[in-house]
Amino acid sequence: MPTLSREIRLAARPRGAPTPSDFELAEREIPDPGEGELVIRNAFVSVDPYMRNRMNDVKSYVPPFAIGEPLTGGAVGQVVASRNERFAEGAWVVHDLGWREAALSDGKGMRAVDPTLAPLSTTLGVLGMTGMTAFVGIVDIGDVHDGDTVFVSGAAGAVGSIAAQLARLRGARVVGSAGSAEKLEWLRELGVDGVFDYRETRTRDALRELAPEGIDVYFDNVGGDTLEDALGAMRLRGRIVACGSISRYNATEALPGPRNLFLVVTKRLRMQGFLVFDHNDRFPAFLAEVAPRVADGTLRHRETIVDGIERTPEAFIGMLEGANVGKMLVRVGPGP
Ligand code: NAP
Ligand code: FER
Repeated sequence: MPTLSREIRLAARPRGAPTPSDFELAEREIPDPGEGELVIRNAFVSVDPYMRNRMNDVKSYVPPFAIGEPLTGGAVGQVVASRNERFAEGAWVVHDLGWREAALSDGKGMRAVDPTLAPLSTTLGVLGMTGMTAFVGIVDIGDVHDGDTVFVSGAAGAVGSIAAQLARLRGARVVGSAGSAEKLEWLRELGVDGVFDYRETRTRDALRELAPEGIDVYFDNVGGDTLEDALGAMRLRGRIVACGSISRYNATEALPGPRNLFLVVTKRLRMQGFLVFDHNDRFPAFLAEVAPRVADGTLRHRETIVDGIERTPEAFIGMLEGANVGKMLVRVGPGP
C-alpha cells in the first residue's frame, strides 16, 4: 500500500540567514517498492551546517538543492517494505534521504545499523557523521598528542564537543569557545580546561589568558575573526584543522580572509582542510575507539531534539543561530 509522507522542500534560495518562508511543507505518496527497491520510514533526520551551502546556487562536490524538491540530508529509519536483497524489511538504516517522513530508495549509499547497541539517534551524531568528523580532525588531520594545547571553536556543538573530548583523551589541554553560559557550563562538566563565550570576550584576549603559551592545534569550526585570532595565538609548527567556517555560511558576498595569514609562513604552520566523506576507510577505527567510550561514559554527548517533520526548518535555522547543545536532530517517526 502506498505510504503518505510529509517532506520539507526548498521554496526559495535563502539570502543571508534562512527564514521559514524559504521552506515549504508538502505531502507525497511513496509508491510500493519495485524490483530492487525499498521503502524507509524515518525516525530521525539531521540538520547540518553544510546544508546551508547546498541551498546556494553554486556547484561543489554535489549539485545544489533544487527549488521545489525535498532536501536531502542524513537520516535514520526502518525499512518497512523491501524488494532489495541487501536490506530486509525491519532493518534500520542510515542514509541520505532526510527531511521527509518516508522515502523510496534503491539501497545505494545506505548503511545498516544495530539499534540495540546504542540509542538510534547516536547514528547521526556521536557515532555517525559528526562524531566521525571530530575523530578524523583530531586524530588524522590534527595529529593531536600528549602535551598539546588545543583550541576548539564551536566547542559545544556536535563536532566540537566530541573533538574537545577526543583531544583531552589524547592528553591535550583544551580550550573551547561557545556562545552561551549554559554551553560553557557543559564544557566545564566535560573537563574542558579553559572555556570562553566568544560573544562576550574577543578570541584574541581569551586565548592570551587561557593559553598564554600559545596553541599547538586549532580545530576550526567557525572561520572568520576567530581564525584570525587563533592564527595569532599559534605556536611554532602548529596545525590548523580546517573543519568548517560557520560564521560565513550566511554571507551574501565574498569576505576577506585572515589578515595575518602570513603567520602560516613565519610560524611554519600546517593548515589542512578535510571533508569527512573522503575518509570512509577510517569509519571502523572511529567506531572501535569511540563506541566503547560512549557506552562506558568516558566520552559524553548531548542531543537537542525537535519533534515533527514540520519543525525541521525551525531546527535548522535554530542550529545555525546556536539553539542546540550538542547534535541538533528532528524526530519524525517512531524508533525501535
Ligand atoms: P554545531 O556546532 O552542532 O552547530 C552549529 C553551531 O555553530 C551553533 O550551535 C552555534 O553555536 C555555532 N555558531 C553559529 N554561528 C556562529 C558564529 N558566527 N560564530 C561562532 N559560532 C557560531 O554544528 P556541527 O554539525 O557540529 O558543525 C560544526 C562545524 O563543523 C561547522 O562549521 C560544519 O560546517 C563543520 N563540519 C565539517 C565537516 C567536514 O567534513 N569538514 C563535517 C561536519 C561538520 P554557538 O552558540 O557556540 O554560537
Ligand atoms: C560541512 C561544510 C562544507 C560539510 C561539508 C562541506 C560534511 C562541503 C562543502 C563543499 O564541498 O562545497 O560541514 O560537512
